[in-house]
Amino acid sequence: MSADRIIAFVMAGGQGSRLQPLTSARSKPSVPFGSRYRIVDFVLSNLINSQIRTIYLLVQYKSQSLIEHVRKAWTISPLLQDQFVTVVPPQMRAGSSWFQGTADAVHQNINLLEEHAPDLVVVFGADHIYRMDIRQMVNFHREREADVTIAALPVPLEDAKGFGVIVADGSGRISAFQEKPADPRPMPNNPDCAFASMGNYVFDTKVLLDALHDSQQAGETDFGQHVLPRLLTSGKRLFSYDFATNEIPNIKPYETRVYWRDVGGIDAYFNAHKDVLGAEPVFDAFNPEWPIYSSNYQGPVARVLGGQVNNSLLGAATVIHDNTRISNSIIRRETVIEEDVELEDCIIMDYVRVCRGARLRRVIVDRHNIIEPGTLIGHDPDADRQRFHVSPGGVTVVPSGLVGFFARD
Ligand code: ADQ
Repeated sequence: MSADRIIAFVMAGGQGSRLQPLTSARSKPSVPFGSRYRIVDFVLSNLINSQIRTIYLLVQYKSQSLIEHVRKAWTISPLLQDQFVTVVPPQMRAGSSWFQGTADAVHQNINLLEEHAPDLVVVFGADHIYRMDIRQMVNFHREREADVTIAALPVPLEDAKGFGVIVADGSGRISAFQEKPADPRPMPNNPDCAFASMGNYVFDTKVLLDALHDSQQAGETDFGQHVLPRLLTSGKRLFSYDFATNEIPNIKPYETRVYWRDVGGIDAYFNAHKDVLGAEPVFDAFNPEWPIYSSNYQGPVARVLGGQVNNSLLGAATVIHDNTRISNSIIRRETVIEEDVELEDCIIMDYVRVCRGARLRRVIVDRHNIIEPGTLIGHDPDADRQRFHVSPGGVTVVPSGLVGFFARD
């Protein structure tokens, strides 16, 4: 374990506009994922499991749901007084505006850096599904004597416009960085891909303090757009930590490969759920050596009264009635699936009642909904578009509470 004193800022204030309508009432880090998690749980678990225990979660956009989740899932144990996740809303400490961007959010909390005086600061996004031993990235940073290290990995060229794109040499030293370029540069030895930033950074504290100061003076607010390019131009040592090749999945026997998914849009979000299904899931939340922590929900296990359930995950206190046919689906907690319901490739969130005879295919049903008896969703995209949101990839999303409000009593 590194002897460095480290504090973490988790950037959890983004709007997640491409995840609409799942983000109409909550920020992206608070969107449910898998059978029982929220997206934010992955980065927080990675930090805690990596022994980084001083964590400030910077929230902004529609943050009530996120704050409530963090209170329930991440409250301090009295036994672990040195371990805490503190939610920091914008407080206008450094001026009269809310967080104007990721760098501005950290700048507005610069007092925390001064109070803790850590050796290193990790600034991580809260938008991804992954397992990462951050100590490996910190060691890489130290070995290279880097000023800043950016976690990165190859992504298909057609997706790269949505990322910060890096050019680096064999040692990882970065020579160019462009935030969301219109024409992403292919990797020399992998021309179908670009080398994309994961939005996770390790900074030497002094380098970060100076950079935030300079950016603030220049009216700049964002790490990707402003701070990183400015540091590069000023000759600082920026390195890329290639997560795909450097990260050793040292959490065997449960983990044999590295996993990272951007779930920024509905289709990516939906497809990432396929990775948690199957006999040998590409991403298995089960790993006692590297648990993904989440809410401490105390309800009973799911109850299956009959029907046929194939390749699916069932959340706590969920009831599946007789004569149902459920395949390749994720059903979260306190949900009731009535008789004669057919679910194929669906994500049914918490507190949903799917009434008898409904047939759903490639549908995401957000929390607190009642799907009326006999409803067909996902079988006729034009009909679905009249009532719901349909993604470019043809996934229908029923927004939270749209069809009725259900809470199991
Ligand atoms: P984006 O994800 O598009 O790109 P951004 O919208 O700034 O960048 O979000 C980064 C993180 O900061 C997210 O976790 C988001 O929730 C949070 N955030 C955004 N605005 C915030 C604010 N005002 N206050 C607090 N938190 C905020 C970034 C990088 C790219 C990189 C991708 C990887 O800029 O270079 O490739 O992440 O997904």
